[in-house]
Amino acid sequence: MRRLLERLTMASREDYEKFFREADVDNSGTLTFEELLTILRRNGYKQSENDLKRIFRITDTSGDGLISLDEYNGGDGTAASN
Ligand SMILES: [Ca+2]
Repeated sequence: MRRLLERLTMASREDYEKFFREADVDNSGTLTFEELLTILRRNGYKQSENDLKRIFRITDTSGDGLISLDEYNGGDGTAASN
């Protein structure tokens, strides 16, 4: 996720977290796919919904259908730990 956002926003770590909190409109501390899609679209990200779903699933290392801040900061999935 982070690499995606890095390309998208060229942002610092603080900016990632700000982006996360901005996306997390209900302040649940986790992002749903819809929240992520909304913020990416708002920032002009044009990748297809199917591609974004795949990225979402890779980022959601716990598989609960929500992305926590830890998962969000965890990279692009290739470095997933147990
Ligand atoms: Ca999760």
